[in-house]
Amino acid sequence: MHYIRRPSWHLSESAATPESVFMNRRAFLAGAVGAAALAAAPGAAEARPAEIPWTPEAPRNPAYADAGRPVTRERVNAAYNNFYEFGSHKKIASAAQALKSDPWTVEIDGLCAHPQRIGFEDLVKKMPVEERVYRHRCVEAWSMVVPWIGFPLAELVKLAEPTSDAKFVRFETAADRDAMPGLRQRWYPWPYTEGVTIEEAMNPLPFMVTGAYGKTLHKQFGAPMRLHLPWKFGFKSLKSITRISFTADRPVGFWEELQASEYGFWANVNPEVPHPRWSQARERVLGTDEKIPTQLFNGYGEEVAHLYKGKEDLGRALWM
Ligand SMILES: Nc1nc2c(c(=O)[nH]1)N[C@H]1C(S)=C(S)[C@@H](COP(=O)(O)O)O[C@H]1N2
Ligand SMILES: [Mo]
Repeated sequence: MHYIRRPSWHLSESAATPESVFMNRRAFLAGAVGAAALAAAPGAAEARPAEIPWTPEAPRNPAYADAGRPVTRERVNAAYNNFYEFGSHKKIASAAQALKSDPWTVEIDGLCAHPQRIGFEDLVKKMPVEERVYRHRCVEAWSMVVPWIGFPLAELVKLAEPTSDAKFVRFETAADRDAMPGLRQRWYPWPYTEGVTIEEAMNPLPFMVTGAYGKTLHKQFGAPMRLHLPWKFGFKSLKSITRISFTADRPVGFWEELQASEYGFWANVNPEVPHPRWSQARERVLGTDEKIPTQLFNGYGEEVAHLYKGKEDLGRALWM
């Protein structure tokens, strides 16, 4: 499934003995050259493993071709991650390689006409896969720009056909005690869950991510499938999704359960509403020394501001 099996960033600096550097480089080059040769050769379509629609051919959606800022370098982004299942710090990339992401089954359940257990690859085959370059703003005041591959969440919602009683979509991350050492930290409310309203889920922006940087999703990014809600703080965009449920009641997410006064349900990005412990006015751009102003709705207001008309009485809660 991964045509580059050993990404070059995988080895930590201390592990990079001359031999392993050589082996690693060789594996990387073999992967890169192999992929290039396949793409260039006549009959490449036959030579490629058939029907892997989330591989690099995914067409870039012109509406999201340019995020207005440079794409964050892959090696930077792939070495700085939030994935608490693998540890409550940023260097979880090597621990995350223990995640068993293939085969993968997703449970779609709750208030919908077509509840189902579906294999990840079968699900993706039914979906219009494309590439979108999105800005991501973490609540910790850093940001990145990523060329994701995936499909609109709205298409998955249509597949499930929620009933009129369904008002929310709840997502759940895998909780594998053997692979995920973070689960031993029992004070966290595992499994990691998050939720959005049906209206938010049907908006064109929410993206079910199955790849990034022209590849299948690195494990530390939340393989094989994670969510990205680019106008909300990053903690809403949960990883390695195993269950999607349609509910009448508002789901309470992992961070809200842990600390509702700091991490709420809506979590829309707003530079003017500070986190209780720090300002949200600016953001550190991952991989640079820059600090830039944060934008309302992370710059996606044109697409999503209408979702919150009439909800102004929620006040501060809309923004945290
Ligand atoms: N399951 C799960 N999903 C998660 C998290 C997590 O700890 N566990 N962290 C979130 C946070 S706070 C952020 S900022 C993004 C980070 O995504 P990245 O590591 O791909 O940059 O993932 C989000 N999704
Ligand atoms: Mo985050």
